Amino acid sequence: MTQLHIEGEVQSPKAFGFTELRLLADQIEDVSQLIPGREGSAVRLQALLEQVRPMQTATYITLESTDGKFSASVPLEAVQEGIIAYRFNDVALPEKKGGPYRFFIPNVSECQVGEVDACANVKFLGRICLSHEKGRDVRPTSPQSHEEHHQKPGHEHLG
Ligand SMILES: Nc1nc2c(c(=O)[nH]1)N[C@H]1C(S)=C(S)[C@@H](COP(=O)(O)O)O[C@H]1N2
Ligand SMILES: [Mo]
Repeated sequence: MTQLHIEGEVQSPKAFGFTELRLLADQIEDVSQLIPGREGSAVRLQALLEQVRPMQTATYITLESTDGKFSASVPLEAVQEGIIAYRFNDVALPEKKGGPYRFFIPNVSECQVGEVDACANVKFLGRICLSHEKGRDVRPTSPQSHEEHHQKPGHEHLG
């Protein structure tokens, strides 16, 4: 079963599966209450970070898809409120919703507005890496490359 790995500049790297996430405190039962239009249940990024314990040097968080094709790296400070959707009707979040693990930043601005934007809502999340320097970031940087990005199969804008 796919797991979500958290590593890099942390005291104790860990991998989380559905069961481990289900046991975390402070579950968000209905993501739509936090992010209109989005479905499922989630855990807070903070709950995961509490378990892996980031080092003081960790200032960036890199969110990478399981297939390694997509990656976004943003200041850790800016995604304190980040959540990971992983459950829908009490089973694993389906792939068509970006599952089994999908990152969401509440109240985030649209694509390409500043360093933290909706493009950093990484689907099929497989690895979270904390670091001092900014990590790999393949988010499209121009309106044109963004348009092309969403033209690829499976990357239609869903909202
Ligand atoms: N794994 C993965 N996650 C991704 C992308 C992607 O291509 N692959 N595209 C990003 C971009 S550019 C945007 S705008 C949002 C779109 O999410 P949505 O389709 O749920 O609206 O997903 C982000 N997460
Ligand atoms: Mo985007």
